[in-house]
Amino acid sequence: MNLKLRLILEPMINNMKAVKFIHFSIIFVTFMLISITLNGQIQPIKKNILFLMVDDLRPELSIYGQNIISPNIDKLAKTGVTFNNAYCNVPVCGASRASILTGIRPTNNRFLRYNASISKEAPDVLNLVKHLKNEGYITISNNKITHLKKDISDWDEEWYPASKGWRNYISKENIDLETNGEHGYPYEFPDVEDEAYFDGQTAAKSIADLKKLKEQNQPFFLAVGFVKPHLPFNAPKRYWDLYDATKIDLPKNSFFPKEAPKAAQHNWGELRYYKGIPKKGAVSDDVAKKLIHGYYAGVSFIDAQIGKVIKALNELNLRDDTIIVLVGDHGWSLSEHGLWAKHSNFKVALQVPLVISTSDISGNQHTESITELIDLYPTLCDLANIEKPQHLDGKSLVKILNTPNKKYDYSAWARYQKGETLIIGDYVYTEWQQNGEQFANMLYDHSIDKQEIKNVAKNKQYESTVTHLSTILNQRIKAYYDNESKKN
Ligand SMILES: [Ca+2]
Repeated sequence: MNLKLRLILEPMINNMKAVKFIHFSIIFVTFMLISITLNGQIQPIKKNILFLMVDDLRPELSIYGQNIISPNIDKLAKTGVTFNNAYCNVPVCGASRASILTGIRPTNNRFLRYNASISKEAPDVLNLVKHLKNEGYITISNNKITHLKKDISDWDEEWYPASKGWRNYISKENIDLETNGEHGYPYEFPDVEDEAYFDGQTAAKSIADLKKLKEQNQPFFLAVGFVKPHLPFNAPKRYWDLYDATKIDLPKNSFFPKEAPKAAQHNWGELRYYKGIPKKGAVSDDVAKKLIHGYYAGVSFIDAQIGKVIKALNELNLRDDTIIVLVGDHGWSLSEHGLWAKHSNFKVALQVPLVISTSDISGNQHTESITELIDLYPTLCDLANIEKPQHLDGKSLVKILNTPNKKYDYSAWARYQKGETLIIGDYVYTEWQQNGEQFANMLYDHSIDKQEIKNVAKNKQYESTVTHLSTILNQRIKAYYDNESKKN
């Protein structure tokens, strides 16, 4: 309605002499119309949302005490709350993204794999994009937000960079290998501008969008999906050059815990695809360090793109009206537990970085409360001042944002294939189940073993703890599936 009013009044104003005064009046009236509905009720202003989703980003950032050069994310964290214990609900791209965007949990027959589909597996669920659109938001997806293209039909715009292949190789060596039917290397470091890669293009597109959105009279949901540090670890040379290769070490837990069950293993096929990686067995220490170097370069590359987008937001004076969320879709093993990639129930594959920044909260805060990615949907509803749909499985994190120093008694439940993981207090407990029967389990006590080196599930000292955690986990699973079957 306020847009119509402006269309009628603005030509009249242009013909009048007291332009400044009348413009002020129009701005005031428009503001009042946004704030007051026809029945006279005050409507809260709906904030914009800048949703920054980074593919395969584990908490490998300086805000988590890691030796990573990420000045722009550091700066963002100074204006928001950093979640020190945020977990995905399923450690694989498409499934995790489907769960985040629908606000419902993965189950043993939904959101299982990298190519999970919202439109096929949860077609009747009111997804976040549709909900925001119904609430008057302009919705834009730039590059990878859902794993499958056109999986959500509700975007006003779904944009992807022009591409000859998702691996986005630029170096002649990798392009020649792929052209000859071979596989490229899991990294490259050409001396090119940021815009040579998808993520530089995605930042540029998002900045152009912000300039257009600034002129619109609607709140926006701008979802920006960066694809590094996903394999292959391609990044412009200057981001590799930020790190001294001779100072990169392997983690202390780069071996499979001898007490852990076989069910916790996987063959990290995602990495083995690439040239120079053996089909079986471990990679050499030199290759491992090169891969870690590549991951770091990818993180710093992404950090620079995030910096550009937030700088544009600030320069357009949109920051106070915009909620910023920075999140990864799942964790990643950089040789921890002798594994690479996601696809496991170890904490390193489940934990994600999460920063939420909005002008309504105090910045430069960390919270230790345990949170899950299904919490994002209800949190964004609360922060945007819109209703939370009934179907949501997660909880709003607004209480945490308001009192980050208080440790709330929350827990997380994640799953991957047959493994169900409960993260509660200092414990990360996993059970593998077949037809409801447990066939393997593992427990890590983070009060003494943050790196998950020793599985203590069979340790006498932890017998009652395991019984207790198993009871909680299985009660939770049963309650959830009972409730699901009632819905169907
Ligand atoms: Ca991913």
